[in-house]
Amino acid sequence: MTVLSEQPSRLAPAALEAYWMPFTANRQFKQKPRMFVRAEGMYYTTDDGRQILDGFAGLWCCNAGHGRKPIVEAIQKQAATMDYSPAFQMGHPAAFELANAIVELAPHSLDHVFFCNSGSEAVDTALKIALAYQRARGEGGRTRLIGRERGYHGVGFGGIAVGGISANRKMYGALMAGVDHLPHTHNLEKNAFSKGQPEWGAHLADELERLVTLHDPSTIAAVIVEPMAGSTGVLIPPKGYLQRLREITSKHGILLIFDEVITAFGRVGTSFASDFFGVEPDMITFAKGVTSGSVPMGGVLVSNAIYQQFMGGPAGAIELFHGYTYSAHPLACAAGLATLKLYKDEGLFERAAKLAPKFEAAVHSLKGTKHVIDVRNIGLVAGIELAARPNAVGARGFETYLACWDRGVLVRNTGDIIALAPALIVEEAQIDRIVSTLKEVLGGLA
Ligand code: PXG
Ligand code: PLP
Repeated sequence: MTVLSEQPSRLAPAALEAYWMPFTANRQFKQKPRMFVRAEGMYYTTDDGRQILDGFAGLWCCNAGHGRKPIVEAIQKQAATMDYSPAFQMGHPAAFELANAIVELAPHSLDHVFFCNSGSEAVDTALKIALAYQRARGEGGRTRLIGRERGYHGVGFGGIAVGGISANRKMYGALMAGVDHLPHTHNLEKNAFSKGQPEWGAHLADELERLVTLHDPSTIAAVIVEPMAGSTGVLIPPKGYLQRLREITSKHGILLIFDEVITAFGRVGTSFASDFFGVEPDMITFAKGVTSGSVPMGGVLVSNAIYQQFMGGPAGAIELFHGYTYSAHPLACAAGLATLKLYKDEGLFERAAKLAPKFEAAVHSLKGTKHVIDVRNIGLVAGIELAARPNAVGARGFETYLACWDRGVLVRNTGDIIALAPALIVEEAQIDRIVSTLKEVLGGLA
């Protein structure tokens, strides 16, 4: 089959058919594709030779920017040295080194790492560890899991069950039994245009007490939340909210899992959002930024107490019947080690923290722009909420995304919320360009 049309990097329309694209309007896309062929620093190059300023770090993942030489070279070297090493009952040094490097960055009590290949796998891994841990300590009745409305925890069956985005759930039957949800914390009447953490809403964590009373603590294994909800459209935790979740879970012997797939590795200006908010969970899921998006990788950080609970049996017995063919894949580990070193060498987390006030001021200058009903931000993340067009929820957001694309800027829309999450190497002038492009686009939009 011929796949190339006259321009070497452009695919003929028929060549687009076989690939069923994820979370994409396939037919619409294939009519008018948006195709990247190169990436470097803050920019993508399209197949028609345009430069696109990346305001979203790919998909919240390329925190060090694109095509960074030390990462590229580490992957090349590893590929040429050892392509793959079996993950079960065998190891390779980079896996242990990367686990050590991650633990060094992590909150104090989280000192063991389980590796997988994505955020979705990280979430399902964490949920399975939570259930197995409760059983291992003689609390096998604790089988319930509690998530939150509007939560995104990937697309595995565990993740969509505890997740709270109805479009991601409704097609897939009964999901998992025994799951309940906290209310989300979004409230424009109380919190619109908050800078950083909103003042209102800590009491929403008390809903957990209600669920605990309803189900009885002896039935609940874990609570999982994103410390900052990203995918649903950037919801920043109200002041004191996460602290209360921690207090209530500790009081009742329930594990607290922070899903930091987006927030880990500098996104909010600290290694983990747990550091930023000053709350230590029992497990942290991560992915994306661990390799700056260069090779798929995810993982779960677990507390020493959890790990030790599994280590009581005979030393020759497998402690956890769980793992992936590609757990701690050599290319991912090499990429991860080079990425963490790059973050450190260039001080990128500190850079993000230092740039955050400037970023905040820039995005909040969108207050008053046509259609904008809220701006919220933390670290180098912002959500800009637009009024929905009557009878066409999401249309205005998608049109904004397309118009920014036409002007050479990549943003992300989830419905009518525009999300920004530039790489931590972003320059002030680039932030200004992203924001002024949005102003221009929104000003001209019906
Ligand atoms: N948990 C969280 C908190 C996430 O944000 C996942 C789990 C799943 O990770 P994987 O690697 O399986 O995709 C995510 C991923 C968006 C967007 O547009 C967000 C994600 C992925 C793709 C798009 O907001 N988050
Ligand atoms: N399906 C089959 C038939 C398999 O043999 C395996 C792994 O060996 C899997 C699924 C799981 O694949 P992975 O370990 O890459 O998640």
